[in-house]
Amino acid sequence: MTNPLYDTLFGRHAGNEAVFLFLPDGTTISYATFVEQAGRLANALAGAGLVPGDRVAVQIAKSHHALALYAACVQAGLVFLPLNTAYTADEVSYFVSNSGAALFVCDGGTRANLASVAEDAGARLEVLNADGSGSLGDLAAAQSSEFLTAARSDSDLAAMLYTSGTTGRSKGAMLSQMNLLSNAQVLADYWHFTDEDVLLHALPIFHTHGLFVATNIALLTGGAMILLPKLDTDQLIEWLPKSTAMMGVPTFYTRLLGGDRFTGDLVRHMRLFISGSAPLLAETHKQFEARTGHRILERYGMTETNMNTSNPYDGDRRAGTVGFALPGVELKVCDPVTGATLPQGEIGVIEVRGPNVFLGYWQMPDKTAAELREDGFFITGDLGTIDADGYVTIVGRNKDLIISGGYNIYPKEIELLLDDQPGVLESAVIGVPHPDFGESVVAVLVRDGDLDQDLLAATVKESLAAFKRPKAYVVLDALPRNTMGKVQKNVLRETYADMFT
Ligand code: MCA
Ligand code: AMP
Repeated sequence: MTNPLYDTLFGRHAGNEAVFLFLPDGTTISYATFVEQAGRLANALAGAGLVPGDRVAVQIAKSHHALALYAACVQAGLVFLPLNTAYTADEVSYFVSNSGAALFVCDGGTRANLASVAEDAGARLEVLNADGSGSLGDLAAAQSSEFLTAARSDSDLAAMLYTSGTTGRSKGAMLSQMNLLSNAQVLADYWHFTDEDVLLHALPIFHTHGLFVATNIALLTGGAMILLPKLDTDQLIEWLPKSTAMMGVPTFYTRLLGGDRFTGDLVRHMRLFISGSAPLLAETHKQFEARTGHRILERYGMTETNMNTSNPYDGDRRAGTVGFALPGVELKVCDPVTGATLPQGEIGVIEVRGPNVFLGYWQMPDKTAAELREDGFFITGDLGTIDADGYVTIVGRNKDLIISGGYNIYPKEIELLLDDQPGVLESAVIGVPHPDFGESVVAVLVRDGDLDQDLLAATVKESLAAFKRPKAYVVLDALPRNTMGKVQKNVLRETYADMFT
């Protein structure tokens, strides 16, 4: 094979008239049309001077054109770098410049705001809108759908996804062709996906879950996807009868359960419901089973590793656990200090090794060395335990991370911004339970003279994506500290635990 990822996921569908995508307006896109779209875009990208290995940063709305751009990048040997559409220009600026992207693709609506971002980073700027219009769409329309696929090997970089860091600086996780392909193959098999499946897709496509887990599985098996722009429970209710499987973060399931229209009858025909990206409460699992008769299959993954574990398809899907290590993935629970493997049943840091584990962080050898051991085990920072039957349970995190509605938020990034604002002496950002998002962000501030909260909120809005912004502020005289002077976030988390519930 000249390009394993392209050939396996996309190329073999050339001329395949089966439906790949059902769109909300009732129209469909066949595999054949999709592959042709990708070929045109690949020609446009190559025509713009991009060569294999170049990074293409992309911040555009979810659409079949956005998926075709992903396919085009793989076909042309370019490194696809999708960005959360909620990121502000400040945030995007770092990703585009840090990655050294040769091209930055944005929506027409954000072009004016982002032009200087591309210019400062020395990247070419093109527009691709959700309806296919825009400068890149125009370039592609004039091209042939035939493109000579760029030769790539298993270890070549296929995508880069930025994950936030505990120090506040985001790191570009480098994912190879084989990282993505091997995981899609294992998951499709483990979860019994076939070309008969119709996957209900309401996740964003700039993260591992919606892009690599969901989309790559459908492409690999030749099944169809119902591509909804975002989570809207009314739309889910409308499309569930036409689906066989759905993937979502826990908020998908709690929102569905929150309405009376979501009944057992509506989903009796469904084959599979999968949850991941954040802990699914055992309570939600039980309520879901009581309402529908379906047991949600929970799995566990990371941007750096794709999927690591899964509850079984046929066996017992245990609420509160993330199941077994996937075939080909080695998983151990280790002492956080010494790294020694702990006896079965003890709690420690989860480490994983396998073809799913990424190549390292883009241009950050020190950070790579700190988290990826020489023997190939990746230190996840998640705390877990393995029971006598081999089920893995995640009990907490050895990293200061908040997961809100499936999005990761690193407190340090917000604290650095808050500490810099007039009237703020210091801050501590914590995650507390939230009925809709699982966890939500609360900022605890210590005032330094006059604090203008409106001004503070305006600055935060300008700098941070909306999902990261504190949903509540608390002002204290001092932060609680231990005898070593370290801020006791656990005390704050306990004090404000009931804030949203
Ligand atoms: C939106 N808002 C949020 C979140 N999403 N606030 C906190 N946490 C969130 N997750 C804010 C918006 O900024 C807005 O604020 C207000 O809520 C309403 O926005 P809206 O767009 O209407 O929200 P929504 O459509 O209801 O979105 C909630 C959501 C969405 C469906 C939970 O966040 C979502 O699709 N999450 C999935 C994330 C995901 O795919 N994660 C996978 C990462 P304002 O009103 O102030 O403007 S990959 C991963 O984790 C690993 C690999 C794995 O294992 O999968
Ligand atoms: P990300 O950096 O966005 O890839 O998020 C990865 C993190 O999400 C993991 O390190 C876990 O902390 C968390 N995560 C993913 N799936 C699950 C799950 N099923 N249960 C608990 N946490 C999860």
